[in-house]
Amino acid sequence: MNAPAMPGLSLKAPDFVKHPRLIAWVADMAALCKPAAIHWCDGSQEEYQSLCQQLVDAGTFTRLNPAKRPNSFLACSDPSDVARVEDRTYICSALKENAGPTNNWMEPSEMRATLGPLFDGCMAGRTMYVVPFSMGPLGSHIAHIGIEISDSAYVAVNQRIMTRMGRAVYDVLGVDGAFVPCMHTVGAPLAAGQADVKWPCNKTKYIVHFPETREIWSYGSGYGGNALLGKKCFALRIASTMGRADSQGPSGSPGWLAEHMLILGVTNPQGKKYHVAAAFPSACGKTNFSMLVPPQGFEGWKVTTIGDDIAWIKPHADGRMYAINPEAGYFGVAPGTNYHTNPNCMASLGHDVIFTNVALTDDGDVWWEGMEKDTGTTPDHLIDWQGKDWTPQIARETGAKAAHPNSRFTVAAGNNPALDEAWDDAAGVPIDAFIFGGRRSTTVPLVTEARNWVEGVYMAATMGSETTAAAVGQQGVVRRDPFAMLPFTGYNVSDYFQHWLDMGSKLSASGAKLPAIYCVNWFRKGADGKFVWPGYGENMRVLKWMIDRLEGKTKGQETGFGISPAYSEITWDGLDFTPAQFATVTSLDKADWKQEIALHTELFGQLAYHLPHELSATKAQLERRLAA
Ligand code: SAT
Ligand code: MN
Repeated sequence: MNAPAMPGLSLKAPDFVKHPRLIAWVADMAALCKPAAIHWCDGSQEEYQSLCQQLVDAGTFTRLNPAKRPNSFLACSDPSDVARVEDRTYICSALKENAGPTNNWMEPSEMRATLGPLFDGCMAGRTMYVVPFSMGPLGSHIAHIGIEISDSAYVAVNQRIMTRMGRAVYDVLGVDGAFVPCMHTVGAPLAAGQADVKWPCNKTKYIVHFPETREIWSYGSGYGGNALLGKKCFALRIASTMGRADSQGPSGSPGWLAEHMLILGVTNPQGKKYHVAAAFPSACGKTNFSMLVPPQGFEGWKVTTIGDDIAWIKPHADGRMYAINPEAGYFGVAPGTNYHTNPNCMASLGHDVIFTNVALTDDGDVWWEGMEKDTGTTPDHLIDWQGKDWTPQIARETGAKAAHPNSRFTVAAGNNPALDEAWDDAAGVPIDAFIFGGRRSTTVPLVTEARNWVEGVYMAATMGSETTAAAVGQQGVVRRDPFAMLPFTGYNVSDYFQHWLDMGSKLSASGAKLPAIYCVNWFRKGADGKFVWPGYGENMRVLKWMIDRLEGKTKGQETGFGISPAYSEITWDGLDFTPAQFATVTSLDKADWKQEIALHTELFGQLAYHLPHELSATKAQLERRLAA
């Protein structure tokens, strides 16, 4: 790059940065983006406090009442910038077929030519933050480092919570360690003397990944996964390509997996502990499941959180798959969270939280839809997420939500009372079972075990889900969401299926016992349109059945789809759930499944390029069984 550096801009890196290539990259990016200043983040508490104060002064943050919510803030975004923008998200591999039919693609040099003018001068009048972060425990063999350059202080403070961010990262990097460069701008340069807005962003948005060179370039949004580039961009899209690339080298390594999964530990009353990784689409209750409180009837059982959104999973020399949580905090959905649905989460949110797009109470605290279930009342008056007066009457008349449906909290894992003691263990935890769940009001039963790895991969590959507010677009339509990874696979999704199959066959060839695979659906509805399964803590009953299966204590019964529990195999102590209700959430309807299989066929048609033949063969078997 040869754009002129800004006159008067100091490019000198602090002493704790000793990596010439990194320093040169920052200088290049400064020459391109032309910020007014550069701030090299050290991750200290003082730095965090001072950036938060700066955000308060700028009007981006409102400091919450310290007596109610110490050291916590509310940010309200521009109404045009409230969720991930999947239609603006690109995988720019050299070949289109390597991005596959489920990703937007542009030829890399064409994309660079598009981004160049957008980034040129994009940080004028702003500070450029250099944010060093580790995805995964610092120095873990499973972890990887990223450096995010951003002109958003909101991004810098969120990254301090969501990742291991700060000076220690530079110590791990040394003078020539590998890092993923993550460029981010809100795309709102300021002319001399121009006043800033509370939430700068740009109507034009690009969330771009170059998998071959392992780069991320994000333009125009300050929100969530669009801007906190360690999360979906790095930990899923880039990391998924890295995990597969490792399986393609000469080493014979099976590679590894980057998955949209929570990780939890479950300990039985005898003290035996299992680890489960579970994939659900965004905003389908992963955080709730990862912090589950066992219900009445499960005294002595304990569930602990390793992660709530993303898992990196690597086979170990002992043949088992070990998972780490690459993140260090939770960026969870606020609405619906309360002491009934997730008491551990509520307990996590008492202090040191950044809230985004929830409502502000008259006494300087936060509120969102669902909290009325705890207090029995709805506040008489709030300031909604768009800064407008909100009352229950306004809500009745206009349908206005006080909190945006995709409003979020950002909180450190350390705040979680159910945090697993091994959550930060560099070795990870051994996975006993994978769970895949979509949001389906019909068709898919409460829980089904795959008879083998290939069948499990089939279940995950054909998963469908009703869409949620986590992404911009129509809500509630069923779309296929393979592995809950549709918007997050950094390469051709059929090659991704193959990677899962290959990993299974390599590990079992070496004598390893593979994790069991389960397909679940908490969201079946009855004729009245209401959810039948109570969900939340009651999901423990399903989890226990899975553990009973792992221990060989229950047989289950073969259905056309796989193995499912008999009513008598579920522990019902403390819950009134009749066999008829159970039948409603577990039945396989022939007509529904005929339609469902037709949709699998359609999906496989779209994914025909490189689609593993095992999956078509499994579909043929399934069709035969369901027709029998
Ligand atoms: O990608 S976000 O971090 O904004 C949230 C999600 O979709 O899970
Ligand atoms: Mn997610």
